[in-house]
Amino acid sequence: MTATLITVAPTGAEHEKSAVPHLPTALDELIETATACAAAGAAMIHVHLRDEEHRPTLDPGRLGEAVAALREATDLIVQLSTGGSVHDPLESRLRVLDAAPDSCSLTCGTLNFGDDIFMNPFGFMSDLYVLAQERQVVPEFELFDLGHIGALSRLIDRHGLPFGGKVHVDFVTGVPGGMPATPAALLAGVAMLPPEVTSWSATGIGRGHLPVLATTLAAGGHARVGMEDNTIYAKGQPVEHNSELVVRAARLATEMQRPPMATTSAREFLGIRAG
Ligand code: KMH
Ligand code: ZN
Repeated sequence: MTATLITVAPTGAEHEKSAVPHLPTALDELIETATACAAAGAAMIHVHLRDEEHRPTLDPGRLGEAVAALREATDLIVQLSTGGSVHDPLESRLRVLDAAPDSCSLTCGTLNFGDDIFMNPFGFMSDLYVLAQERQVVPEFELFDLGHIGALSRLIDRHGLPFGGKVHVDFVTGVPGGMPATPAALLAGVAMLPPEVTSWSATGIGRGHLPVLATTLAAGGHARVGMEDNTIYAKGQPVEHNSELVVRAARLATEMQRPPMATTSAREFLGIRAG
């Protein structure tokens, strides 16, 4: 069995700093978090930025600064979110690639997202896919629902393989409007993956976090953890630092004889361009 690629998603776009004070929203908090999570076993970081008021932002200057600072402080694979927040315009989401990350998220379909709508029309996905190929950025395909798997196949059929020749997908389970965070739903998705997919990871939002993590490790997948998806460590115990979630995932993975994947191996595993 292969080692476990651990991705940390430390911030996201949904939680309010006022409600979750330990959420890393400033650049220095992000860098401190990234450094601790790398030491705990993470190989990739999925990044959403916030502005001075802790609101989600896709400001190109801030994105460039964050990519440079993360590269300076860690050897983590830097994945920028192109999902942003549900309020970000599609053009701003495409411009994320101007910051030249190693990887970018690419969500494979529109879905209800709580009371909002997370817009991912096929034309946008297609433009982002081709732009990532041109810029030599490796996409991670976010699958929030089983129908997104069909859209992924359409993208591959139309445009060929992504840059790097690998196809890595991430099941984001438990969004109200998407697939539930249950072992059954996750395993149904894994069984439907097309042959081009070379690796998959999963995360469970909220309560389904641990069942999804355990199922993922047992079924040969890779793990995404972090406060973007889960701010409660255990009943009555809020997460105080993202590294707590990485430490737990690394411990479980090691017990499962699938220890955390080193960053250098993860770069090759995902087809990330040499730095
Ligand atoms: N914040 C969500 C609307 C991604 O990062 O690409 C989208 C999201 C997915 O988190
Ligand atoms: Zn995200």
